[in-house]
Amino acid sequence: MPRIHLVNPSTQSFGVAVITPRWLYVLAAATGSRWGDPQIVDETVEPIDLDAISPGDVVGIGIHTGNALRGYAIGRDVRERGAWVVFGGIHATLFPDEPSVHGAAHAVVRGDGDLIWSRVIEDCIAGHPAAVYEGGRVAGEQFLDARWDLLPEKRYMWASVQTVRGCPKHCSFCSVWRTDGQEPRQRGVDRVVGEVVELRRRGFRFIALADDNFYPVTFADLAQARRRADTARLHELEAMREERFALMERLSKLPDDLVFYTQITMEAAEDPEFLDAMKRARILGALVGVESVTRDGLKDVYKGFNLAGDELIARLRVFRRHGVHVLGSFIFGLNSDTKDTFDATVTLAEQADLTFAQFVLLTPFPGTVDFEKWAAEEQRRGTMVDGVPLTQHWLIPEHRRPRLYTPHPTMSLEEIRVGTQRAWDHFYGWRQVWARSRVVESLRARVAFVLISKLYRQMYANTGIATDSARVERSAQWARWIGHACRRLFIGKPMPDLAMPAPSLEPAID
Ligand code: B12
Ligand code: SF4
Repeated sequence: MPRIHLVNPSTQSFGVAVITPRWLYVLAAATGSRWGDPQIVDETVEPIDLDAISPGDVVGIGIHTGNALRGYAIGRDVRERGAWVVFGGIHATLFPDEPSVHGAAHAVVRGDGDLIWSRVIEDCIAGHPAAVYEGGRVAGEQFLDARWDLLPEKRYMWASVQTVRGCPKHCSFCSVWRTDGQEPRQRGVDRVVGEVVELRRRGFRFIALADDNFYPVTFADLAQARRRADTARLHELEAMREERFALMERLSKLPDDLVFYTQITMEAAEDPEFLDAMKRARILGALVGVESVTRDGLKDVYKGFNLAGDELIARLRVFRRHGVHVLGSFIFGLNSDTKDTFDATVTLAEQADLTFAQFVLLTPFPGTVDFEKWAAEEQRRGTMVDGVPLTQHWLIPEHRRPRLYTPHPTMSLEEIRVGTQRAWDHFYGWRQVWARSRVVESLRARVAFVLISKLYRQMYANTGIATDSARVERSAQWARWIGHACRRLFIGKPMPDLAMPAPSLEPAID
């Protein structure tokens, strides 16, 4: 009988990984039972074993822009072994023609794989797959629960559960609102809580909510619907908001050693009731896209709903006051950035009581407004690297790929790269991390905090920003070592008898 394989490509394997790539376990559920359990390969943990692929097997490869090139190499290798090759994921959705040219694909799935994957398998095994399948945007209630029973033991620190897909905003560097849509699709409370219960039964205490934006309805959205006397929309928004509270209320009834982390806009700080509900639900950390500390920078990225300067500091502090730790995400390389931006940003991150921070280089990801503008100009310039046009930067081998793409009006690209490295080095210096570790109480917890901060820095800073390959390899080694040391800190005692908490009879929100 042919077997089904699901592969998450990566050029770096760490032996352990921080977060489970959720798509692998959702597609495993979508595979159904007819072909047996799929073989799951996450190359961030260990590389694929090509000998496990036989002629007639079906191999599903999920790609985002950063790992598309590695995905294509795998596609070619497994096709050579006689397997059916199918690509999916955000990058394949944006460029459905590319996987057949570069990755030897038989088929590509655009959009969500939940409902369509089983048909793709059937078609491959019957010998006539279509070139492109439209998976569409599956409704919230149709999202499949992940097959956590297939999770390998002791490999991941955090599991990932999705509660909402889509985001109403339209930031210029982000493709989510275009691919996942601007209408949030929320999963039902029972489904989300059911998965969390299953994960806690298995010993997972740390769960990342793989959401685009956990606060999909703002006060401004409600006010706008009221102003327009759009009752239907108002009820829709209120129902969505109420469901968020109902979810958090149910999560708050789960064992108190659970910790959740999500992604949210800073608008959530307008609503202390929401933040308090997050705290009760133990959603203790959130990635907040701060992006820039200046008004001009926010204009550059179409993020006018964010604040700048002192107002920004005050707003970010609100999260911490309500018990939610912020991982602030900043972008460097914006047109309005100057040589002073790097230090000013780190200073602000410290003043705003951020527990973690990431400093990313402006990257024109396909599907974004930034990409369209940049690609049009870049096409005129016609830059090539190793025979690949820069407008297809993801096809350039990783070690040859530029770290920055957009020419800057006042700084050289090297100045931006060095400034960004300096920001990481400063924010994650031993003294600074030790001082921040005061957010937890026991010595053991402080040591864990330090290790996790260092792990985060090694995995996401040096391997992404450094141009020197020795530094990249040293960082990867460090990350492997810290990853193994840290993993134990995340594991809880399994609770096989944990029951689903009952829904409350009271409304979750007044
Ligand atoms: C959670 C998350 C993370 C987490 C966890 C990553 C992980 N290990 O899973 C963290 C915080 C670590 C992270 C990091 C990064 N992320 Co991220 N992340 C997300 C987020 C919010 C959700 C992903 C998720 O789990 N969704 C739930 C699953 C079920 O959905 P899915 O992956 O889309 O899969 C569905 C379909 O795409 C399809 N599908 C997927 N694969 C396949 C394969 C086959 C064969 C088929 C048939 C179908 C199929 O079916 C699935 C089920 O419907 C997405 C946003 C988004 N909407 O996708 C960004 C997103 C994927 N991330 C993005 C980026 C840029 C990054 C970083 C590069 C950020 C940075 N600068 O450091 C890093 C890269 C890390 C890495 N090397 O992988 C971008 C990618 C853009 C692009 N064009 O590639 C996204 C889209 C966000 C954005 N703002 O644009 N990320
Ligand atoms: S960056 Fe965040 S807030 Fe902006 S569109 Fe993307 S998901 Fe939404």
